[in-house]
Amino acid sequence: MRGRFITLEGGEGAGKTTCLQRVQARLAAAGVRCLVTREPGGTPLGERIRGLLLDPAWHGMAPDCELLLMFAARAEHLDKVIRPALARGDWVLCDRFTDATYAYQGAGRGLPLEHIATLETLVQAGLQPDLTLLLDVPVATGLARAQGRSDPDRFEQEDRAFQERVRAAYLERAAACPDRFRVIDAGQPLPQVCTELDRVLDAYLAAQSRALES
Ligand code: T5A
Repeated sequence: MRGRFITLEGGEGAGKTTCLQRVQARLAAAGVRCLVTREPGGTPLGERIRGLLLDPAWHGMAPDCELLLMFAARAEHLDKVIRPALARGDWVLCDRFTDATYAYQGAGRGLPLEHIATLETLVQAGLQPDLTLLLDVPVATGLARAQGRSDPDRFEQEDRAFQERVRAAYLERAAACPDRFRVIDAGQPLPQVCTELDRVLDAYLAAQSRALES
């Protein structure tokens, strides 16, 4: 059986990186062999593309160029890392995936969703995450957390209205696909976020075991 594909999503400063470690530990404790990766990036070539995408020096990059670079990195990532891992039966835990493209390039930049859908079909050929954990946080809270770091990247430099569109798009996608998404209130203090994450993961793991037994 192919492994499970889990993605973490959320706006700036939602706490994905922090929560990724928690999810990884929970899966490991359940005996799941899990590969942790991220987008854009996850391969040597993808990480080079990530450097271009996040570099504030490329402020004003054409939105179509940004979209194509996201999917170029994703094509390499799927080919070299994600599909081989899933085929081996490993689970893949990925920090962002195509929902981020719909949120940032679609809602944020205003690119037509059908263009994104065309590239999604081309690059993913039907592969979708099995479970997406959306860390939802009010924009002001997320930006305050992210601003604690030096040198904001090209996306962190976008204005409040951009970040609000991103958040709304994520919540819309979650509402449209309730079987795949679990929305976590990431505005809470970290211990509560972790408790909620554990509850969601335990329920998912239990459902997977039941599916295997039947
Ligand atoms: N992108 C990506 C697109 O535009 N399209 C795409 O298709 C894809 C895949 C890079 C950028 O690329 C864009 C979106 C992104 O802007 P990224 O590196 O995942 O992607 O971007 P960031 O959101 O910037 O990731 P960060 O690592 O910077 O933020 P996180 O992971 O959300 O936040 P984290 O865990 O680093 O936490 C930030 C701070 O908050 C604290 C942490 O300790 C840390 O200091 N914190 C909390 N504090 C209080 N309470 C909590 N609950 C907290 N949770 C975390």
